[in-house]
Amino acid sequence: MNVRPIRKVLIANRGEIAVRIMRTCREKGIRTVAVYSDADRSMPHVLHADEAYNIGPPPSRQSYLRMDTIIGVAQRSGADAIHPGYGFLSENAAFARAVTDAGLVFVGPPDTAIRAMGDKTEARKLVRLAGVPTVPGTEEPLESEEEARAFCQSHGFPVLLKAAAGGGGKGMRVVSAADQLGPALRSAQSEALSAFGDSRVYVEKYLASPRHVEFQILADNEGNTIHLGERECSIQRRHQKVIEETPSVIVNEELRRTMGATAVMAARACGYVNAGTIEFLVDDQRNFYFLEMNTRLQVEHPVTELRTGIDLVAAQLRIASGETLPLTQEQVEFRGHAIECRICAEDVGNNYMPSTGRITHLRPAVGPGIREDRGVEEGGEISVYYDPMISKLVAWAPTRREALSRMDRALQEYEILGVKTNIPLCLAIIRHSEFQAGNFTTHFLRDNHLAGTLRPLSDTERKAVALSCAFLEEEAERIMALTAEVPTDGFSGWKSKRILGMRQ
Ligand code: MV4
Repeated sequence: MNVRPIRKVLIANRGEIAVRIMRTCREKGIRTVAVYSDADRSMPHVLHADEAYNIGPPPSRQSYLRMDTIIGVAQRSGADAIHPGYGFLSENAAFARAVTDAGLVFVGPPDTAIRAMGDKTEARKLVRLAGVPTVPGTEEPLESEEEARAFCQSHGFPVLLKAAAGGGGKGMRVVSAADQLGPALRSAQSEALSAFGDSRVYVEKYLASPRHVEFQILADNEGNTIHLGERECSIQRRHQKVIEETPSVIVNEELRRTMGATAVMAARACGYVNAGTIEFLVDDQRNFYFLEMNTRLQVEHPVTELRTGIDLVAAQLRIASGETLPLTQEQVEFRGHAIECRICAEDVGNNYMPSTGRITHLRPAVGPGIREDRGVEEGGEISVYYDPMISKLVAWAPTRREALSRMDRALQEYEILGVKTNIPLCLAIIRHSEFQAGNFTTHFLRDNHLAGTLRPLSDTERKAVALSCAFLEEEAERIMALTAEVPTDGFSGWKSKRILGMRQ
């Protein structure tokens, strides 16, 4: 394969992932091109880029999802390549194809691999034929209710109906008895149709309480494929991950070798090139089953970077330009423990409703072992148009226990005002005895009603805090009037934070 240097990259994304990609580009001397919607004119991803182009109104359909517009900007700006980030066009095979057809490098897998893994029944068949364990189920979409009934008869209940075009939990239905099968099938089909424009549904045996463990893989154009270990992603709510960590407490060295080799087989099965993730479900006997493949860089990639020391975006760019993987499986070194919290603007107490508005104050956590990836600054807006994730707070330490302490400390340091955040929820999880013991599955958040325990300060408490703050501020102003050196401003922020704050 010819090496094709990449000198300038258009990042077809926004927010923290666009900034994160630009940072590596800058380190590598690669120029960057940002695209932005009308809502994002002064967002950090625009300010981090060497050039920026407006691509339309705030709704994604009219901006970040416009393939032709984005490819046009890439060509006009003289970019050699497009990095799609995650979400938006990142797993759109037609986009990957259009980018390469336009003579540009797509920093991601071949469109054929995206297409093969995008159809979940096809993906299951493909990897099973390559020797990868899959959950018992059908490998063709269901043609009739009778077909579903036959599967249930031979495998027993409960079963799970899933959308063939799906992933991420949309269009899924658990069925635990025969009389629910017909209605569940019809509602799964109609949900799949409206979510994906594709009503095809298949059936799998339902695993009652699995863990979600995924493997990061890297593959180059010469057939070298390696894995970079696992990420434990069981702490999620409604298929939105909240906390991810590596290593997983249930994966020992032997299981890592086996699952890693299996992940590599799955990637090879679809001719995968670039960075990708193989998701597995793991049952309480530590049996593991292929779930799906994510053909993109993932939100939670930083925990893998901290534990392996490998910059995944740098690796993606090298692979995309035709270079050979710089290391073999044996050269991958795993060190310490990394954990990530997704800090989101949401009202946990009000059914996790997104909390939109301006971030009036933001003081991030820093210090030993902390990394933060964020795409919005103080004064920035959390709008209804995009994902409400504010920041990814990541902690590294030699051991899990120390990484959790570090995360706890960082969550305490973090101050955000103007929107509600899930920081108290993250703290409650980190401090939960079962979480600390490593004793949790994908049902952890459903089964532990942590939202109810995150009590904001009562009115009496808020008044007491406000009164003591007012008193202290008066005292401070008196003292400063005497010294007349320090501006009084420095204290007023402190006061309002204490009054408004949700700190535990
Ligand atoms: C399953 C399962 C149990 N049994 N499949 C959820 C998202 C989609 N990618 C697949 N998912 C699941 N598939 C079988 N046969 C349980 C889940 C599941 C889940 C998976 C990963 C992470 C969180 C989850 C939460 C609930 C259910």
